[in-house]
Amino acid sequence: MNAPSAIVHWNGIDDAQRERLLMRPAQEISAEVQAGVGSILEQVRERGDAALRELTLRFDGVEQNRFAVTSEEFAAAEAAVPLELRVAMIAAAQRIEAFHEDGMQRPYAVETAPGVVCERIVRGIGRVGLYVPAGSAPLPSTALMLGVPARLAGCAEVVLCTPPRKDGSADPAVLAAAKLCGIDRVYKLGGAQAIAAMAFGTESVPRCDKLFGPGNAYVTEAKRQASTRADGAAIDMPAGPSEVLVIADAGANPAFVAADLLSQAEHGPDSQVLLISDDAALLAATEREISLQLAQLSRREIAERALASSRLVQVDALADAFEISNRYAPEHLILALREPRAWLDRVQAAGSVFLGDWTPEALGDYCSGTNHVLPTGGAARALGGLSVASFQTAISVQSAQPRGIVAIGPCAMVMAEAEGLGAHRNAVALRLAEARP
Ligand code: HSO
Ligand code: ZN
Repeated sequence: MNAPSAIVHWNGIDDAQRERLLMRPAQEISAEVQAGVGSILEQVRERGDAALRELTLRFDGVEQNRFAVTSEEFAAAEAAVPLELRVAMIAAAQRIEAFHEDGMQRPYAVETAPGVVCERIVRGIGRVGLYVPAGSAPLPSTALMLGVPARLAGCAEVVLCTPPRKDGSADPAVLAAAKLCGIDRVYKLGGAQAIAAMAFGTESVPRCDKLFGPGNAYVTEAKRQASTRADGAAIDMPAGPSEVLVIADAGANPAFVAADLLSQAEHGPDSQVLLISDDAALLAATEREISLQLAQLSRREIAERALASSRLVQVDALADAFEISNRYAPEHLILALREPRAWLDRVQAAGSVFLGDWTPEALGDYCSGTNHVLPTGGAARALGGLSVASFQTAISVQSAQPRGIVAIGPCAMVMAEAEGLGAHRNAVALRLAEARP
């Protein structure tokens, strides 16, 4: 590893040092970014398309009269995508669909008392806005991860924004992936202005109820600000810089482990990768492998910068590794262990778990079927990754028959009395008097 983060012995440091060791690389949003994003939101809210045109020229260097992708553009994009990629995207979409289908919220009904039925009915959120980044690499896989569950949820309208390239076109693979999910309202807009457009609506972009997808610091901050405004939109989760934590034992393959760490490090300089093992030889061998593989990578410089804030940690026992992992709550957790499933019960907080030597994170990123939009920054302590349920709302329904009010009315009256809410008590008492024979 370039400027290797020396191997740290967990059991030899105090709690303050441990706290520091598990700190994420600076994630604080600067006041400048906050104010910049706030002003972009305001401009788009007040001046709509005109502001979008100015901001797209300023930030993407592109002059655009219309943002919507036309059917001719879709056709050209689909023709430009190599057949091999198209086939792979179709296969990935099918597996994502197969897995997500089982995770839908489903309606149910329970008779909670004689004559009282409580139900939950489920609806797809009316209009959802998806953001597919294209920063240092366009991510058509993200279009699938957002588009497939949105379609399964039955959302009436799905809108997608992705940044324009220098020539004013959108990435063809992103467009092809959108089409695969049945999405044809795509706008060539990026950054905070894309989020603002979907949150408030403009002449050309419809206003959305909820916004989804990962993005850079500006996009993430724009989503946060939009979600706090009454005239804004709900959001999925804070999906910030990528993270992976690997727990490996003496039997793990150092080349596999190094490759997994690097695959996350190459996402961005602010990605963070951690390796924890109870075996000194495995740690040292993986460190060597990282430098060997790093030299061959096309995104070596990005990965190198991320590695500067990576951690190699030695523990006395694997149980300690799980304690560390639960405390950190990684977006991705790889268990490069001989009996990974036996350890799964110990996992309390993680976005997505990969069991054993043959399950690299890259499979989950693309095509095993799980979603790759996951909670980062420790949010996995209280949040799960994206699922069809994220695109649904559940509405509760209840109905009581006369014998139902006889059965549970007195219960409500006692509680209303205790809370001093006489009108509540009356609403039940009037009916009870008539319902009782
Ligand atoms: N690992 C990323 C997702 C991704 N990887 C997209 C490749 N393409 C989420 O943390
Ligand atoms: Zn990835």
